[in-house]
Amino acid sequence: MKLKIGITCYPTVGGSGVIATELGKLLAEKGHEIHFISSSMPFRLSKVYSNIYYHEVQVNQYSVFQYPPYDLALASKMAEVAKREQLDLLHVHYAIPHAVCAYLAKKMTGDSLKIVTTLHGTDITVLGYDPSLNDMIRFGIEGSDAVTAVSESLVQQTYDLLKPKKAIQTVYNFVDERIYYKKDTQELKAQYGISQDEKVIIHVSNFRKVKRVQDVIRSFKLIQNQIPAKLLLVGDGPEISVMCNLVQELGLKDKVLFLGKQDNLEDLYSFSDLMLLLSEKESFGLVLLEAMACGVPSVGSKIGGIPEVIEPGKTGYLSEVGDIEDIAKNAINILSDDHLHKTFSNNSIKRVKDYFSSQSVLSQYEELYRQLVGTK
Ligand code: GMT
Repeated sequence: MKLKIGITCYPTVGGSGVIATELGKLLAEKGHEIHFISSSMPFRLSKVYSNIYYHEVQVNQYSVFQYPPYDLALASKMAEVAKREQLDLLHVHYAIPHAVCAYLAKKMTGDSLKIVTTLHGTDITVLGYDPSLNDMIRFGIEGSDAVTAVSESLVQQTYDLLKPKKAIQTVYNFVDERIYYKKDTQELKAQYGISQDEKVIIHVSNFRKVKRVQDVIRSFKLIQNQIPAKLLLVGDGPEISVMCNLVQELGLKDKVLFLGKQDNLEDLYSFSDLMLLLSEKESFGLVLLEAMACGVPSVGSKIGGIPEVIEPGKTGYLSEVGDIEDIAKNAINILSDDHLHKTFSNNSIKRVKDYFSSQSVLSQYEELYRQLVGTK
């Protein structure tokens, strides 16, 4: 059964945009017709696919509007594309505004269009606490034909916070194993001026406050007291200059490399020895999975979906949020024991294959679509 599927995501925002785009590409490879509907071209959609289309949402600026009506423009574009291309369903990533816009588009096109909404986290764990938005988020969820969330933890948080009258199914995130695998990038390590005997610790994020990058830097300070090491900080965001100052203040300038935003993260993971993700909110932590697929063990915070990704004592360890001493102790444990490191590295690769493979996640979404649309 080949379907016509509209996909809407935030095209430039981290993991959710990556998952939406990679899913679209995998579905296209299976022969489905994919229509991305978003404000700009999703950033991973770098080459031409014969059955992937992109429809840009344009918001015209009229002086009568104080704020440009993006949400209405999106809903209207969804309805236009759904009608013209005879879409079977819209799969939207994020409840607001996307699920609500999809609901409007459904009503505008005569109700047969199905809506699948995937919750990624911030829509629930941050916006869900905003009393001016939580009824709207619940409305978006309840107005969808099927709702998925990227971890059990996020499903539970959504029920606890919003109490929607809707079944929410966990469908984990995935990585494309054709891209994320361990390569020999020792040459690149040397080009960064990192010597063979130095361990490499990596953190990748959008440097928002919730990522607690200060904990990464402070625990690195303790780690490098015991083990020769360098820290790669990858990404950019609101906290970046605060973090640059902290690195300076702690006397770590020569040991911390700020790499900014990078493509081809697999090349960096391939010469990294440990991933740190110490967020205070994290519904899944896609970067952990990417690193694991490249054989990198990890230390993460014991919150949100992270404990569903890291298997403590097998692929890495979990520490309480902000417990710098414990984080450093766990990191040193892994980095100072080559045998343990190798075991965790192999286990990480295996865990990704067993629980987060692209083909198994793709099948789960296809099955969900099939249940909604029926056999065509
Ligand atoms: O983490 C972010 O700030 C970006 C955000 C996004 O929209 O991509 O990430 C969320 O979705 C990712 C993909 O499902 C998850 O891996 C992240 O854990 C989640 N972020 C948060 O929950 C804070």
